[in-house]
Order: sequence, then structure tokens, then C-alpha cells
Amino acid sequence: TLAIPHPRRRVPILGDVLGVDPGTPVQDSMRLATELGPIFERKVLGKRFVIVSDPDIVAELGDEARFRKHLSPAVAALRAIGGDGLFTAYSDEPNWRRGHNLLAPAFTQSAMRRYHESMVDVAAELGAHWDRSAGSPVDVSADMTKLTLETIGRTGFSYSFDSFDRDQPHPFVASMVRALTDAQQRVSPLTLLTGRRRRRSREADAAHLAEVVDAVIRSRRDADGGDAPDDLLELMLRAQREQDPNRVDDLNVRHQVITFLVAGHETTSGALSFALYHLSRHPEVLARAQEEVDRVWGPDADVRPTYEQIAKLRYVRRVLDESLRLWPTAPAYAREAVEDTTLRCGHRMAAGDWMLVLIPALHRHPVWGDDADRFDPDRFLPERMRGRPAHAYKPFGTGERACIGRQFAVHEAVLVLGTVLHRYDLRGEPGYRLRVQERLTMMPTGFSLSVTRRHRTD
Ligand code: MNH
Repeated sequence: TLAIPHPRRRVPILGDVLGVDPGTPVQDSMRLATELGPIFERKVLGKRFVIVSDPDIVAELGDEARFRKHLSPAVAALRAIGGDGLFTAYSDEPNWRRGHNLLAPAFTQSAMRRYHESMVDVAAELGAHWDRSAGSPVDVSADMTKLTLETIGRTGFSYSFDSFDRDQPHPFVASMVRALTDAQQRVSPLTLLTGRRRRRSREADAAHLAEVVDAVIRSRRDADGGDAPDDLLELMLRAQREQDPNRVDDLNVRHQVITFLVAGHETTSGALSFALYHLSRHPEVLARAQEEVDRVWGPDADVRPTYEQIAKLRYVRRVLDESLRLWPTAPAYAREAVEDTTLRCGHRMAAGDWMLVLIPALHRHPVWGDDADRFDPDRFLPERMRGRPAHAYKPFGTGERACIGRQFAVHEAVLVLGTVLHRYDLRGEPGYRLRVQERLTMMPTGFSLSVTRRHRTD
């Protein structure tokens, strides 16, 4: 089989650790991809990672007859909180297909109508919150996290975290961020040494998440069953009551609720934050996007956009797509060979061998042109997309294990960007340089915006 390049300075036993920061495995790998090319390997303490960003290889790995989702070591570590919920289930675990069959109908494009009014309500609460900021800059990632957690809580589980009424984020968020960071760092040689304390805090976080979720479920079970809300939780509880063949047991319901609360807000929050970052850096893009929202939604300062008025924001959608190109907030997914196979490029894989698709590197591959690092929403104009390989853009993963929440995320993100653009002028801090925090997902940090109302209401 072909040799795969690896970092030049390799240390015995530890592996490829020189110049590597346990806090930034993705950004380190992005750098390595530019040095070593679209397929390379990293070894860490005997664990081997083959990291790919070539559109042809990614297309091949998407062949569901030969490959399937692999749980990377970090995702496998997340089973401590997600169990056999949709995201962390092995494809051959029975609860994956049951959960998928049961919940997929709640994520079709037409199902988004059901969530639309709640999404508008939460976006309006963000507006009220920002209006109260009275001239002092707002912490973008923190506020986007409040907003997206609130949205998935209310739409999925008819549960409010009261995110905008708190000075401190809901403790669920702190536990979640620690659990995600811990899962990511568990594969790093520099953090394996901290043993028991780490395990204790990991167990405490898992217990806290389960406790919050069990309270959500209990409050539903205790409620008068007469007019139960039509949401994700109800889908699962109803299937139990009606002995649906796809019903899942109580433990799996808990895993699904944790999964959706985490997967349903953390990545969308990052996507919104990166989009706002780029808008603050590109006044011409900001002006065009504002012009579009004003035209489609009209000038009324307190407009409540309709469901149909969201998908009409074509330019705002391109801003989102382009943000997810440069900073796909779920930056990697793993694929394993179902049987022994040889890639078209000559690499042999035995059954079970796996590769990690490094999405931000794929999204900056030369097929995107020699200005691939530049933010340019018009790359997503239909006529410019035609020339590009279909598998060069994978922010939502691939195949049957691709993101179930894609339409949800896009509807929510376009709605929120539209609301923010319609309501405010945005100004970033001139000296800010983008810093990206990694916790399995990607999130800008230290990024604040000054927001001022555009349309006077008084
Ligand atoms: Mn989402 C899977 C990215 C929003 C729920 N999501 C995935 C995968 C990617 C992804 C990539 C595939 C991971 C893998 O192959 O290992 N998701 C995103 C991004 C956003 C996003 C970039 C926002 C932007 N995801 C959402 C939202 C929800 C959600 C919103 C729920 C409301 N995602 C999931 C679930 C899975 C998933 C559940 C696992 C699906 C499965 O394996 O069946």
C-alpha cells in the first residue's frame, strides 16, 4: 500500500506531539494539511489518525456500500453522556435505526413550519436582550448559545432554560462544554496524565446533564396528558404508549434528549457567531444582506417574518453557507471500511480501518480556487457551484448518518441572521483577531459586537 506522509519530527512512543497543542487539534491538523497534503497521518500514543481533505477520497468514503460512520475516539468518549442516542450510536445498534425512524419525520423541511413561531419568539427575545445592552458591546458566542439552547429546548421539548433571564449561563451549558472538551482531550497524550480528578468531574457532569434531562421528562409525564405539545419528546413518549415498533426505552429517551439538546444548539451557535464575525469584517456583504432583508421583510421595525419569508433570504443563506465553508462548526467526521477495500488512489484499507474527514481543510482544497481562504458568499451562486465537485462541501456530514437537524439549523440560522441584520447595525472591535476555541465543535472566542438599532420605533 502507498506510504502516507506524516509530520517530520516524530517522537518515540508519544508520536506526533511536537508543536501540538491539546487545545487545538483541528487547527493544528488544518496547518498540517497545508504542509503534508490532502491525506496524511498523525500518531498519538499508538493511536493512528489518517486525515483526509481530498474531494475524490471524500466522495469515495461517502459510498454507503463500502463505508459507514466510524466513532472517532473523541466521539466514542462522548457516549458517556450520549449513550446510544442518534449521534453517538454505532450504526448497527438497533436503537440507531429506531431513533432515526421515529424522529426523522420531525426534521423534514415541512416540519419546520411547526417550529417557526417559537424560533421567531426566541429571536425577538435576543433583540430585547440586546436593546437592554445600551451601547456596551455584546458577547456574541455567549448570546448565540443562549438563543440556540432556548430554541431547541422550546421547540424540541417545550422546555425553557430561561436563558435570557439569567446573568450566568444555565449550568447545563457549563457541564456540556466541559463534557465536550473532555471528550476531545481524552485522545491527547498531554492530558492523559491527570487521572482521578478528571474522572470525577466527568462523572459529575454526566450526572448533571442526566438530572436536567430527567427533570424535563418528568415534568412532561406529570403534566396532564390531555393536550401534550407536539414535540420530539412527545413523539418518543407516544411511541412507548402505543407500542410502536420503533419505540425506544426510557434510558434511550434520556440519551436522545441529551443528544438533541447538545447537538441541537452548540453547532448552530458557532455557525451564527462565525457568520456575524464575517459580516462585521465585510461591510459590503453586510450592506447587501441588510438590503435583502429590508426588501423581503419590509421596513417595519417590529416585523414578525413568516415561514415563507425565511427561505427568500437567498443572500443571507449564502452568507451562512460561506461561513460554514470556512468554519464548519462540527469540523470532522470519520468513516470506516465495511470490508477490505482499495481506494481509487491506491490506499488499501482492511475492514474496520477508518479515516477522518477534516472538513475545514476539504473546504479550502484547491478546487475552491486560489482564494479559498477569502470570505465570498457568491461562491454559492448556482452558476458558480456547477463547476465544483459535489463532495467538496460537507458541513453536515454524509449519507444516512448525516445531520438530521440540517433544515432546522438552516431555518433557525437564516431567521436569526435576518432578524439581527434587520434590527441592527453591527460594528466589531477594530483590533479583534479571530480566535477559535475547540471543544469537538468550533466557536469564536472573545468576539464582541457593538449593536445599534437601525429603525427608530419611537
Ligand atoms: Mn447536526 C449529525 C453538523 C445542527 C442534530 N451534525 C451531524 C453530523 C454533522 C453535523 C457533521 C455528522 C457527524 C458524523 O458523521 O459523525 N449539525 C451540524 C452542523 C449544524 C448542526 C454544522 C449547525 C450548523 N444537528 C444540528 C441541529 C440538530 C442536530 C440543529 C438537532 C436539532 N446532528 C444532529 C444529530 C446527528 C447530527 C441527532 C446524528 C444523526 C445520526 O447519526 O443519525
